Amino acid sequence: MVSNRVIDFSAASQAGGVSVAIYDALARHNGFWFGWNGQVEDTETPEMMVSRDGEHATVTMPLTAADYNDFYLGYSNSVLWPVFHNRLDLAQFEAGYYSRYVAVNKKFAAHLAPLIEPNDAIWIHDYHLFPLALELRKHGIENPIGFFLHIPVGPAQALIAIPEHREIARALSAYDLVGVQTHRDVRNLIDFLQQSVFGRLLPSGRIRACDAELDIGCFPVGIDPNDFSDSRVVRDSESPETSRIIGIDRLDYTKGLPQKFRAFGKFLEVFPEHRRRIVLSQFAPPTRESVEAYADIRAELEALSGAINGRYGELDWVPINYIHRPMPRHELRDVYRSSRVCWVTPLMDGMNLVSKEYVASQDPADPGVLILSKFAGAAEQLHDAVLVNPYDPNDMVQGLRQALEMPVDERVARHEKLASVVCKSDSKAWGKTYISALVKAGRRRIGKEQPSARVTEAMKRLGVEPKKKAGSKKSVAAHVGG
Ligand code: ADQ
Repeated sequence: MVSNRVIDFSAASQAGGVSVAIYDALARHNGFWFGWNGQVEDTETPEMMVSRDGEHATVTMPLTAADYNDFYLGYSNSVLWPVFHNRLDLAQFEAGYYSRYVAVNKKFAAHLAPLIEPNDAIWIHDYHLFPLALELRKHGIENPIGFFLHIPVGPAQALIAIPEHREIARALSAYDLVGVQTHRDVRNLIDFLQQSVFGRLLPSGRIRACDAELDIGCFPVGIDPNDFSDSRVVRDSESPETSRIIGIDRLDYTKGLPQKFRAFGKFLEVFPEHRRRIVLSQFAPPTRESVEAYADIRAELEALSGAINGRYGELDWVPINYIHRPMPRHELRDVYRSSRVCWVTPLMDGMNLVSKEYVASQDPADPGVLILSKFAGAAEQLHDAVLVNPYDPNDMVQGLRQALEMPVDERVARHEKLASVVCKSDSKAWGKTYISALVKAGRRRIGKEQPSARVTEAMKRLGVEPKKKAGSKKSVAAHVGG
C-alpha cells in the first residue's frame, strides 16, 4: 500500500478517511504501507523509518519544507483537490508546484522500488501520487500496479482546465487498474481520458490511452462494521428532552458546513417548536490550515455558529455545539449511537465514511436517521437515507424535519436496508475485490499466456482463489488473463 500520509499507529485519533480505509484493508493482507511520516526535514537524503505494530508494518520517510509547500499544500491540495471537487474557483495554478509534485513522486519511486519483491502487487492511493506508477516503471518494476482515487472525479470540463492535465492523463494510463468510488466517477474519468489524450473505450471494456490499456472500475470504499456495532449506549439518557444531531467532518470547504449551519438557523426560525429540543453537535477538526481557503472556512463557521447561538440561544440551551478538534476514535461509536440524527451534507465527496459509521452504530430496534447529501459518493449506495441537496436551503430544512419527526417503524425499515448495504460492502469486500481485480489487470498487461508462477503465487498470498472451469487446464488463464 502506498499513500502520501502514513498513519501513526500510536496516535490516539487521526481524522481522515483514506488512512482509515487503508489501515483496515492492510490488516487483512500481508503487506506494508509506504509513504510520508508527517515530518518535515530539510534533507535530500532522507532516512527511511521501518515500524511494525501487530499486523501493520510501515516504511516511511520525511518530506522537505519545499516538498511540503509545493507538492502537498501546493499542487495536491491547492490544485488537484479543488479541481477534482469541481471548485475551479479555488484552484491556485502557481508555477513551480507541478515540478515539485513530480519530483516528490520520483523520490517516492526511488525509495520504494528497491523494496518491491517479485510477487508484490502495488496499490497506490490518492491524488498526491498520480505519477508514481510511471516513475516505478522507469525503475524496471513490472508488478501489477493499481491506483485508487478516494476523492470524486469532477466533470472532464473542470479537469482539463488543469494546465498539466495531459500529463495527469498519461500518468493514469500507466496503471493496470484505476479504481474510483462511484459509477459517476467512472463516467467522468473515461470522459476525461477521451478529451485529454483521445482515450478510447474498447469492446472489452478496457480503456486504451497513451499506448497502454487499463481497467477502470468502481470500488466503493467501506468500513469494518464490527468496529461500530457493539455499543451499549442508550440515546439521550442524560437529557431525554434534547435530541442530538451529530455532524462529523474534517474542516473542509467541500463538506458543506456553512450551508448546514445556515439551514440549521433557518430550521430554528421556521419551526420554533423544535427550539430547546435539539442541539447540533458539529465536530470539525482543522486540516491543511496553511491553505488560504481553509482559513476562510474556519472564520466563516465561527461567525455563523456565533450568530445562530446568539440569536436563538438561552441561558440553559446552546443550539450549536461547534467543536474544532477531532473526536477520539474509540468514542465515535457511542456518540453516533446516542445521536438522534446524523447530518452529513458535503457539496461533493468521494464516498463519506461517516455516513456508514453512523448506520453501523445504531440500535436496530430504535435507530437514528441518516440525512445524506445527494452529492456524496455514499448516496449511490445508501438510497434509504434521507437524501438532500445541500445547495437548497429548503430541502435541507425539510430533510431535517423529516428526520426528526420520522416514526419508529419507518426508521427501523430504512435502517435495516442501510445496514445491509454497509455490512455487505464493507472494508474487507473493498480490499478483496480491488486486489483481485488488480492482479487480473496486471496479468492482462503481461500477456495472454498461462499465468506465471509469480502471478499465481501472488494471488494465493493475497487470498484470491482463481476459479477453475471443470476439466479445463486453461481455466486459470481464462479468468486471470481475460
Ligand atoms: P475524508 O474527506 O477524510 O476522506 P470521510 O470519508 O468522511 O472523509 O472520512 C473521515 C474519517 O475520519 C471517518 O472515519 C471519520 O470517523 C474520521 N473523522 C472525521 N472527522 C472526525 C472528527 N472530527 N473526529 C474524529 N474522527 C473524524 C476521503 C474522501 C472521502 C472518502 C474517504 C475514504 O474525501 O470522500 O470517503 O477518503 O475513501
